[in-house]
Amino acid sequence: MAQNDVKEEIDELREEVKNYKPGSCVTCPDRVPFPEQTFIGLFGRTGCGKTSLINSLKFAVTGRLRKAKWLQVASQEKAGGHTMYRKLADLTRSIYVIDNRGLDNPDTREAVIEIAAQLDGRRGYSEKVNWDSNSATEPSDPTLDDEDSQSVHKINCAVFVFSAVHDIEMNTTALMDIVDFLHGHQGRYPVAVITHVDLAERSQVENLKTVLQVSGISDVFEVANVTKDNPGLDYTYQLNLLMFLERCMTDADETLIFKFYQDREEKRMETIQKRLAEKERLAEEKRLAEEKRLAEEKRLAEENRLAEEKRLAEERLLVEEERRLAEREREILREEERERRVKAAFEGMERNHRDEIRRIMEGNQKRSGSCSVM
Ligand SMILES: Nc1nc2c(ncn2[C@@H]2O[C@H](COP(=O)(O)OP(=O)(O)OP(=O)(O)O)[C@@H](O)[C@H]2O)c(=O)[nH]1
Ligand SMILES: [Mg+2]
Repeated sequence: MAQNDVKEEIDELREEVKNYKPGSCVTCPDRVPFPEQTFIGLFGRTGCGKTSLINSLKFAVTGRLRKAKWLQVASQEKAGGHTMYRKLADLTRSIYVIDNRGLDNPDTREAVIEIAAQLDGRRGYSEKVNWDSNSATEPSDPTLDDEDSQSVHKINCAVFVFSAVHDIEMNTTALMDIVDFLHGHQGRYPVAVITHVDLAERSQVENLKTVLQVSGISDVFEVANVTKDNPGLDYTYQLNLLMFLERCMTDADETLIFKFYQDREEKRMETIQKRLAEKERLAEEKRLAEEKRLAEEKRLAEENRLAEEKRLAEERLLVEEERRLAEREREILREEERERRVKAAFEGMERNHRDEIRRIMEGNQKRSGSCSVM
């Protein structure tokens, strides 16, 4: 591309970047609540050029950068200039880049936990980034109010920074795992920037690009960062970085839309789960009520059976009593009858006896003449 064309394109893209507002790179049928600012998060090994990349981005966006405004980069001395804490740098009023501590030989699981915490806005800017301890697993604090949660930012676009001279031997399996995780989490594959292209052989850069592509990162941008020794940024790299920002802006917007629908889907699933749980609760309630009703029915039937048994027993007693009474009555009648017969017999006997005596007396009277009958 001719120098003039490059400049023209740089101007055009610079305007686009400066005018960018979250949501302006995409169209969506739904009302997505886009935030005021977009946050680009950098990830990469110690010394790969993350902080220098931010200086280069500032340069690319403004067309120049006074040295006094440079972020401090790592120097040759041990620990000098190494970024230990996450830092926020503004590129425009709407685009911010979050500088990070270098991530070396990461244990994939721990790194993924820390990356997730940063992506989700669960990491502040003053705490030391810890890539190898499980510090990211703490639960989010439900007591955080809106203001607290706004003081940290979610990352809308994740960027991997690789050095063409230092990132030669790469653990591609770990990288693939992280790329897959990012894709699932953000809905987008991460973007990559290769730094130090001024110090590397062309073949090194191409090899690195191939490795990245195989790992799932196809949007790769090259840059020779501004450094102490080389404070300028070639037009080619300015253009590359502006194109990189254009990619980030679209990615950030797409991620926000992805998150919007993901949230909506989560809420929908939550509602479905709640409805299902309520349905199950009602069914259980109904089952218990039915169980109670059947138990009550059984209890009543048992109660009735016992009452009936009691009633029959009482009836049997009554019948038995009546039978006993009737028997007693018959006995009395029999006794009365016997007594009556005995009495009649006695009376008959008495009468006969009296008649006999009278006859005897009458006989005696006839013989003596003055004896009277009693
Ligand atoms: N030649 C050249 N040097 C670079 C480039 N990018 C960074 N450097 C140098 O590499 C060293 C490390 O750069 P930094 O930007 O501090 O790297 P970093 O990733 O921020 O490092 P940490 O904060 O320690 O993780 C510095 O001396 C930079 O000047 C580049 O593209 N080309
Ligand atoms: Mg740094």
